Amino acid sequence: WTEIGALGADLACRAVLIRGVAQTIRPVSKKMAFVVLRQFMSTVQCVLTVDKEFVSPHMVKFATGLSKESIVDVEGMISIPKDPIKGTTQQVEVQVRKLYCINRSVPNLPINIEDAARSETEFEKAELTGEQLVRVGQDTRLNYRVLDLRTPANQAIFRIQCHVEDVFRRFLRSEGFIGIHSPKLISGSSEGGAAVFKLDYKGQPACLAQSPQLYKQMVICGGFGRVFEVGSVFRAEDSYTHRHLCEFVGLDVEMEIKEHYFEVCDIVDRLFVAMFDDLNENCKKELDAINRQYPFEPLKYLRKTLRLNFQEGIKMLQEAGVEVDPLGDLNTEAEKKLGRLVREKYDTDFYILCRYPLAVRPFYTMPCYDDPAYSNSFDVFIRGEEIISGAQRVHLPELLTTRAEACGIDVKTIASYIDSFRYGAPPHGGFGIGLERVVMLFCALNNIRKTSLFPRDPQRLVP
Ligand code: ATP
Ligand code: AMO
Repeated sequence: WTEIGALGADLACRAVLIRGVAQTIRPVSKKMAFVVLRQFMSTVQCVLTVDKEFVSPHMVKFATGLSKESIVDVEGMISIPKDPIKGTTQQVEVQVRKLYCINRSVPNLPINIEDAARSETEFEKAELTGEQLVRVGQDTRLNYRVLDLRTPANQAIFRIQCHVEDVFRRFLRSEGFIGIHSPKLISGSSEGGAAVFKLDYKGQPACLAQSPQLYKQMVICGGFGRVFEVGSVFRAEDSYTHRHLCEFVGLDVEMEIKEHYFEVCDIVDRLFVAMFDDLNENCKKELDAINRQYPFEPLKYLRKTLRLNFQEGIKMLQEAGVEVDPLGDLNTEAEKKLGRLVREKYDTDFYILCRYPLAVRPFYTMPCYDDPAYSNSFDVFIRGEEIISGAQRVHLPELLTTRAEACGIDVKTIASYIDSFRYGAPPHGGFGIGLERVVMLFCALNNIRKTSLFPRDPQRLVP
């Protein structure tokens, strides 16, 4: 068996056996037909020409009767056409000797893959020439996700997602971090707020974990030093936005710190520079496939990630005429605006904003030693949108109790968490990354549903 993506001029005049999906079927005459087969992000043109030895008119008829998206095996010889082939990724043809249909798809597909793979530029061109092209809407794509996932851009998006997770694990392992799995069935909210999925745990009230927050800290109290987790995170978000899901993949990190929470920022810095370098170096084919359907500017990032203080960010926004509360959170618009200002001033799409006002951070965040109106915390942005929250944590049980009470949390519900800090707890900090957001923003995609295989949002639980 040869992969379609591996079919090239080096195999000219050689026999190959391939399996693919019939993307297009073009009858030319009773004696000739073309079938384009697709596998992953690659396509190749297969040619059936009636001859004495292998291909009968009956076989041509059989091939032209195939329904699109059927699974097909082809045995044939590789040939190099005189003119370049339009519309396939591979620049060789397969002269068919044998063709088998392994599994037939239904004749009327709810989504045509070629329509689903079109870029905005194709639609603009078609408008000028008067050509009628079919647009596939987001809901149709998600309703028939199995078909939608077959487009080259989608094949690429989830390969890149896998790569991001892979670099995350490899980098952290090389820095002495240990992978953990914390419970997802927990007794109460871990991030505060109402966005929790409640459930009945054998008669006890429980909920799905909003983050591994409390448990990753407890593992640090358990003496593990440096930990990470890749796992599902559940948020009962009410509103329908382009960047919130009700279930997403959290990439979480927690570590002891020796002197300053900037040690945590240093990990973010080196992890992401390594990740962006790796994606640019090793995912060229995938990035090209995404670019063909959703063109985007490559991400600009510095060798040493820019760190700005929240107060400096506020000042930049105010100087640009944006009204912001210096001790409040930034809304989505202000975050995006600051992203643009940072890009203009520092030539980067990726930066860390440090020292947030304490009032807008969760109860477990360490206040700044020099000014308790601020906190040892940070958010990280790509193209003006948040991908990470992180902070030094309160490791002193009395302060933790005071902070939880000040944030309106019933401390009885988190007693075992607070108690973990009574037996000698090291200073520590960490951060949480949203995997779908990293991929969405690295590729400048406009909706987080594009980077979730089967997105869960306030309106969607199937497929
Ligand atoms: P986190 O919840 O960890 O902070 P986030 O990206 O959801 O991550 P928030 O701090 O909750 O960010 O919110 C930042 C901004 O995003 C808010 O000020 C608000 O403008 C917008 N936002 C957050 N959640 C929602 C939502 N469910 N619907 C609409 N807008 C939202
Ligand atoms: P936070 O709530 O900011 O922090 O979440 C961390 C990161 O997760 C992503 N994220 C989301 N992605 C998709 N849909 C959502 N509804 C959603 N909500 C958040 C974002 C965000 O930056 N415990 C802290 C992290 C820490 O301090 O270690 C936490 O959960 O990319």
